Amino acid sequence: MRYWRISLVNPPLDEGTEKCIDMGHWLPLNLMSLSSYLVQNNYKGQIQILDQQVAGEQEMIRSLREFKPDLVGISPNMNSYHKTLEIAGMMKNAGADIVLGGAYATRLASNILKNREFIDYVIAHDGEKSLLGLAEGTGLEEIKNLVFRKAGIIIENGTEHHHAASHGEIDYSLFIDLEKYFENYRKSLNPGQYKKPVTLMTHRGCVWREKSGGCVFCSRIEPFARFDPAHEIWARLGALKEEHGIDSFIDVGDDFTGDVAWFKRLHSFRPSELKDIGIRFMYSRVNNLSLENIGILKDLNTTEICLGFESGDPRILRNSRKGHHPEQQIQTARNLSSKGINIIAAFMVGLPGESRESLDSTLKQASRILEFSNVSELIISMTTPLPGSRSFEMLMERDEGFRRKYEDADVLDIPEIQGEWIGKFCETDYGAVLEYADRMRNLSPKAFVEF
Ligand code: B12
Ligand code: SF4
Repeated sequence: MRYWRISLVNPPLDEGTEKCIDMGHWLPLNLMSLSSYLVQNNYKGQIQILDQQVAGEQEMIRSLREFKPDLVGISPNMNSYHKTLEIAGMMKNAGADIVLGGAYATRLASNILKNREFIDYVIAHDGEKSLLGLAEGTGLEEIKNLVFRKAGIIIENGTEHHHAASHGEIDYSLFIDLEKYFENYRKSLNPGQYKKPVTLMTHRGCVWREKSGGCVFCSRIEPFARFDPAHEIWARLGALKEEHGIDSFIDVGDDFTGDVAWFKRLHSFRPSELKDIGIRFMYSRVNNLSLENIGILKDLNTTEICLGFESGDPRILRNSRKGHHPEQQIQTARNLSSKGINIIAAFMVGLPGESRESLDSTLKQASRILEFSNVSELIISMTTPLPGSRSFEMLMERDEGFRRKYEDADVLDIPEIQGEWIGKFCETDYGAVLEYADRMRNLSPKAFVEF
């Protein structure tokens, strides 16, 4: 064995970044999936999970020091990379080795190892099998998805994806206190009719991305979509109901209705004793939400769907490779409304070709959408080209200075990237984009800006 004591960390947010309004009750499925896989595959060491949603920064640091890990695994995102570096540096000094994983680290793996001596490895893409290999002492060159240094040279071992979303079953009783998440859920902004939802993974990846290359701003790390078998999902839910008294689930996959055949199978496989289980929340796309499929969602007791509408302007939607038209947004909102399913309507500003006119269409579209009483939140985001997205590539291709700055960088200056993008790919300026984001926020107390 190479490592006997592993701490797995979802780090606190960086100073100055805004807390996402939904935070608090989403289970750390990334870390749970890793730890469950290790345990199920006879890893004999100790594991600890630390999640910022239920542990303050000081508490997290104290727990880390007390646990004395020999390997610390951290999962940064664009809003927690600075804290990741702080924790990594501190724990390296305390004698641990450091591995990063997740969306941010996957895209910037070699840059991270180039720039940060105190980080030993990055595991890109699926982490389960690779972390087990790393912990157990498999030769570094043999571990797929591992990026590491050898005599100062960065080695990328090549990528391997599991065929299904889940790598075995996630154990919800291990290393986390579910009650803390249920409690946060009860205190959350809009808990609705369910009391005990668990976060669940039924699929990973997006069918639209697989087929079309995806939305221009999408930086998801999944090259293809994979769905767990319907009977396994119901068995999983049955066990969670029995062991933890859950009444619903929150699905983290990118598009629940992306594979309609799978979606229908899931519905038809539902055992009668689980007819009361609800779907508290899911992500979906406008395209497959036909009346028939909305009827199925209703029968599955779905209460809320997050939909990326993005823009009210057909030209901008085309430029963004979104694959739908503003009229479909209205039709879908109407159909969901008729079935009493809530919508979280997500819009973006600063999309490719954005002008004052298109921003105006988006503002109007957002207020039309808000007329439907079932819109529970309106989220407005600024387009942020992240590594791995077509938009990031476009910036790299267009702007020599940008390319020089970012081709080896591991730290992203988000406001600067947003500004560069607007300057190069929008037909209006940063001020106008911010102004419209603000005007959209002022449409309703249910509207929030999340940059
Ligand atoms: C659920 C979710 C959330 C939840 C919280 C999740 C959590 N427990 O912390 C909520 C809603 C709170 C949330 C908030 C935010 N999120 Co979020 N979120 C997701 C979502 C939809 C699913 C993640 C998930 O659970 N997947 C299932 C697990 C099993 O897969 P996974 O995370 O990929 O993990 C696997 C591998 O990546 C790897 N791995 C992951 N971590 C690690 C760590 C180690 C050490 C190793 C070895 C491997 C490893 O192994 C895992 C098993 O195979 C993803 C989108 C997506 N489809 O991935 C976005 C995503 C991760 N979020 C993202 C962002 C930006 C945010 C916010 C910053 C948004 C905002 N502006 O506020 C906040 C920040 C929250 C925070 N404190 O850090 C981005 C990250 C992009 C980036 N490059 O940084 C994503 C990818 C969406 C996007 N925009 O593309 N999020
Ligand atoms: S942004 Fe969402 S809908 Fe678009 S390609 Fe990515 S995951 Fe799919």
